[in-house]
Amino acid sequence: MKIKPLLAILLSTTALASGDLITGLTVESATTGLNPEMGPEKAINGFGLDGDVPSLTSSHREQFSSNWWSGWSGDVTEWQITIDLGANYDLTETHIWNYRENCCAGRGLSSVEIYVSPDENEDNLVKLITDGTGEHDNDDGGFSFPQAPTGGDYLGFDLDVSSVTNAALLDNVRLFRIDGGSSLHGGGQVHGGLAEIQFDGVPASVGPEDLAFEIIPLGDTLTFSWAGKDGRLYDLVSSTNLSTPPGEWSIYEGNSNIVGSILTEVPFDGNTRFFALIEKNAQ
Ligand SMILES: [Ca+2]
Repeated sequence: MKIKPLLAILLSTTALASGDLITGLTVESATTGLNPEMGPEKAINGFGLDGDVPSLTSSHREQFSSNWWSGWSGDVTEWQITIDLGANYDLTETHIWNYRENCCAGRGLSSVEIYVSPDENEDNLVKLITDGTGEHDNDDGGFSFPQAPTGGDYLGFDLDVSSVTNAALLDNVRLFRIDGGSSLHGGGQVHGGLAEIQFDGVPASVGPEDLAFEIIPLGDTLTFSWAGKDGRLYDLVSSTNLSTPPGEWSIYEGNSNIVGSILTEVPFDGNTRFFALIEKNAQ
């Protein structure tokens, strides 16, 4: 049986117009809240949004305990929240609701720095640098968050990252940190807080090595295995020659969406054949 050479080709996907709400956020680390009712999880678990579930589009209410807040004891002079997305994502939207309490919307964040990391190691966080032309840029290469309104609905805002000079970092994000900065409260250097932050994205693309595409012959059948990613589809294609690009090859198995996919006992005629795996956006 001749099955050579074996190819694992990852074709680039088309531009992504939008993704899905990223679920399963956890707090990697954060400045402790004023009290247990205002812990950092209140900024990521949807509490305060419609139905108290994560969303990108609903209003956030003014209940004090629906916010994360660092407190105002004076002991806390810097604060941060670092969120673990649970997997690597190409972020298409970061939606933020600033601190909201009917007495005190001024406790929200003002000037902040944002860092991202492609893995779970906080030592690998890299600062996003803005050039001052974005809607939410401050004049120091960071960001400035608008204050939440008191009364009425508050739908939050999409963070404008169009002016980020190292935007490629947003294509592969695992950790997302909002760091330090100032409070809107009295020119504040003593506390900060956030009502909610949610993300829209698609699973980050992977390289051919990470896909671990394998072809295992057994008798007159083949077994294919690869490490499929949630949110992506895969076409297994084949050709008897290399004269046409894999995108035009015949499909052995199309639109596989199995994570960690394995196809077994695919009949094989024993002739030389080339295989490729094409990764596609699931949408
Ligand atoms: Ca909340």
